[in-house]
Amino acid sequence: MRVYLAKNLREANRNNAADNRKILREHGVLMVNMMGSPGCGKTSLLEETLKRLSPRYRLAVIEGDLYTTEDAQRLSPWTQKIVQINTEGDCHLEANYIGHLLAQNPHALLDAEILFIENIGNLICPAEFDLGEDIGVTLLSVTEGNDKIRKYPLAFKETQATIITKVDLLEHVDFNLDQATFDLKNLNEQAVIFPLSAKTGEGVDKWCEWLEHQLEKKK
Ligand SMILES: Nc1nc2c(ncn2[C@@H]2O[C@H](COP(=O)(O)OP(=O)(O)O)[C@@H](O)[C@H]2O)c(=O)[nH]1
Ligand SMILES: [Mg+2]
Repeated sequence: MRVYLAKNLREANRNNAADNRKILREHGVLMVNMMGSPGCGKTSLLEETLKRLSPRYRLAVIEGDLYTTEDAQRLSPWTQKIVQINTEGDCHLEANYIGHLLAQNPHALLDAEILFIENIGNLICPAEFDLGEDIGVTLLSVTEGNDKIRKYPLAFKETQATIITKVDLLEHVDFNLDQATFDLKNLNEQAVIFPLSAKTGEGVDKWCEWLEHQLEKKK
């Protein structure tokens, strides 16, 4: 009988993530890993982000999904550089998947200035796997409730930015932005918080400006 320890597999993931980071640095690509529950608004925000940034930057996307290519199709008006990965049930992406995609699609992915990853819709597992990204982003929609930051702390703790999505619905739900900011800062003092709505566009420019600033810092 062979016994594998999860911590050793995580160690392998860390090494693969470091390899990805090195390749991305060599090519000057800023990789942004977007995480959050199914339906929290990842693809909608990516649509709005690509719409704003694609006239000025070379953008690419790795679109993670269990089975479909629907999200990739939604993003296709804004960039042709989209690589779909279907995990066929796996609940997160791992660094070796990304390493493989970078090696197989260098023209699409390594020629980009910003490479976005839409991770599998899940607020738990993706946060456990560093992909080699420069920036981790956790999205939480106001319809999910304030308690989720406290109940699923890892994603919020491990990522540099938290995006509170669907703020156009604030008046209809019991979500308190001040409480969310307080809980987030408790977990991660450095985290930047962006309340926004992909539907009305409120707050989206601010998020895009921050991304541009991150890109300048990396150059
Ligand atoms: N009211 C409102 N609905 C939104 C917003 N962003 C996304 N949605 C809706 O939420 C649902 C899920 O969005 P989607 O972007 O597919 O989420 P994903 O599963 O995280 O990629 C869709 O019906 C969107 O139209 C928003 O800012 N406001
Ligand atoms: Mg999506």
